[in-house]
Amino acid sequence: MIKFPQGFLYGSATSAAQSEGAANLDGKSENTWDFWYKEDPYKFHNLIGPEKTTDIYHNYEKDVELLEKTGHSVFRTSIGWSRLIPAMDGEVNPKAVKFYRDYFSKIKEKNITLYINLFHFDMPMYLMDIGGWTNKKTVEAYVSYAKKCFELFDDLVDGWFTFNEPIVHVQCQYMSGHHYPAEVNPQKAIQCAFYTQLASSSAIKAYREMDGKKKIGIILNLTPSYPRSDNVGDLKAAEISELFNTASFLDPSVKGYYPKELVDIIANEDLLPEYTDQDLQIIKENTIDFLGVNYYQPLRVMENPYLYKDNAMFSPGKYYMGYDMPGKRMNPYRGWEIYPKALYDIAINIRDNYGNIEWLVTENGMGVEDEERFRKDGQIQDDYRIEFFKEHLYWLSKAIEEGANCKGYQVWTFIDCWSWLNAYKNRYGLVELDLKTGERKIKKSGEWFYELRKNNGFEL
Ligand code: BGP
Repeated sequence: MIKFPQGFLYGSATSAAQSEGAANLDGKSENTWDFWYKEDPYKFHNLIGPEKTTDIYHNYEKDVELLEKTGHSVFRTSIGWSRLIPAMDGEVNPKAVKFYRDYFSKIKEKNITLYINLFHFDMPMYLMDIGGWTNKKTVEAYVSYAKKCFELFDDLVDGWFTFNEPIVHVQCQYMSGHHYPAEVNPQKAIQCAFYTQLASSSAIKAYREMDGKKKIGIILNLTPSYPRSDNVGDLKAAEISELFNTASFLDPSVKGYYPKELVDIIANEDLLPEYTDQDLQIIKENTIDFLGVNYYQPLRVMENPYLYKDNAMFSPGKYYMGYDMPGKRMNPYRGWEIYPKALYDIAINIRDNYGNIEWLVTENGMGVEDEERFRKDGQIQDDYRIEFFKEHLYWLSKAIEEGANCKGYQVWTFIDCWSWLNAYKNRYGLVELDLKTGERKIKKSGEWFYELRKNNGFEL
């Protein structure tokens, strides 16, 4: 039997844009996803856009019952910025306030710990039009928005997160083309990363100035970089990959400053962002209380053996390359490696190098295509998902036994939800969503999760 400490939290996470639906209703304005879908629907799997998604907006009363039935003691979602504040004038949308207050109150009535995240990849279009995170005005707008959220909802919230996986919107907007505006522009990527960090630290500052009493933190996707071999080039590649992919947000968020090695690389590339001493002071003085960790897959890296042309565009790929390790275990639907031990390595890294700060797993899960083929007696028998959870929980429990300060485990996700570009291709939920009827049905993993929480552990 694998057991967890008393009070350990069990639950799931979702985000506003992926679960609420009602994208064009009740005063909400467009975010980048609504806009992009309108402009280029072919980017989206089966041409399904964000306007409807799981439709929690119209179903939250019943959905909260399902949180209980699947054993949740903690839940995380986000606030849709363009729903709460639909225009540049900063006016609050009263219908959004009513929705969020009702939804959150229902969750609290069930005695479920509620964590609210302020930004999950869904930039209001009116701010994207002025350059999004590459423009400092967006940082100011974000701080006003964050303050409004603290004023309006703090009494219902048990903990705040400023951002979800900020490195993802940096890479996807300005390096890889997966998020709007899908530009390839390293200078903008670095400015976007810096202003995102400044926004996070500034929101924390604002919360403390308002005398906020709840915990406030950031959610990072920590993807340990494993070197191909022990050769010096591969080890160096893994070190630099860690700087870009982990330390870039973890260090300023937890320690209050950027690693010197990372700053040196960026300076050498002549790509330092615009910043002021006051910005750095804000980052220094406003570190997080607790950390959310999303974990799906590790990174495997090797040295880049090729020479870069003198005038080649900057890419972290200059310093390390992805390594396609033979025999790695894959989730073929998402194309991500499955490596549960990384969760243990993450926990030990936080314990030993980040002051053993309080943290919890805020996302971990397995997206599977065509789950219909696993239906038996009317229910999706997703044993693969249960195995996936068990293996990750095993390594997590081992780390906790060795002193890791992890307080909970949230899976991705509650009810099957819409995914950025992949739409409903891969299903992640504890609860099945029938796309045609909107009906919800608890999967086998949802029942297993209920038992997990009840027993505060599971039989290996
Ligand atoms: C995380 C995001 C989530 C979610 C999840 C699954 O990176 O925080 O929003 O989408 O990944 O990924 P995907 O939906 O791309 O399969």
